[in-house]
Amino acid sequence: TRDSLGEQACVLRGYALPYLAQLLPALDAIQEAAPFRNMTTPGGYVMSVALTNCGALGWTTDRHGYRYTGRDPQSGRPWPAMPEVLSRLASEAAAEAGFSRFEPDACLINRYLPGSRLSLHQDKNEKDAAAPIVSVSLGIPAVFLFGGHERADRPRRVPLFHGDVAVWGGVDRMRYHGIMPLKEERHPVLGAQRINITLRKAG
Ligand code: MD3
Ligand code: FE
Repeated sequence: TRDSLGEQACVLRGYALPYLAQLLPALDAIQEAAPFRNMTTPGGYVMSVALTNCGALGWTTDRHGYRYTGRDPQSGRPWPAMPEVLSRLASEAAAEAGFSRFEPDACLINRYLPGSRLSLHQDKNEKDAAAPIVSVSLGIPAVFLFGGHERADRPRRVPLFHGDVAVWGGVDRMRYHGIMPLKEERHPVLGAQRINITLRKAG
């Protein structure tokens, strides 16, 4: 089933479930090669969300700013390759939501533990604002905050569950959004964590 959030934003409930037999082992291999780490924001805060990346470009932050890089700053090596199952999931979900021929070059993987949160922000580090963003939620549920085009616009609360895929672009691409602090909970497959995978065209 599909929940519409905006004109060009929706959640495809359970869409990732048929891909998980291939996706979960691929995620294990990525975090083995490029472990999750808590990065520092330009403002000097250590993020409560830990992250890693795969694909040609990875999102990073440090005291100097937010940017996409071809290498993992912690190891100096290129980010692990994007597994085929992820690029296929992203382009199939995007097409289902009305965005044809989506070919992501960047994949940010966020790990939330109970208490982790992501405050309201806009995604504006990608060069191609015409491309959609696809996100896959795994593990314990989260409350997604879907805001407007001003930080002060009161956000709508949308629950996101294991296997849900969100797709947004076009007029909804620059909306403010965030994640409420995660509750203390355990998921039968992933344990006490939520993994969110966002696929983008960043370069
Ligand atoms: C709808 N991640 O990494 S993904 C991010 O769950 C980020 O980890 C969140 O925001 C997470 O930048 C949310 C779902 C999402 C993201 C951005 C949106 C939905 C969106 C922007 C506009 C509309
Ligand atoms: Fe974001």
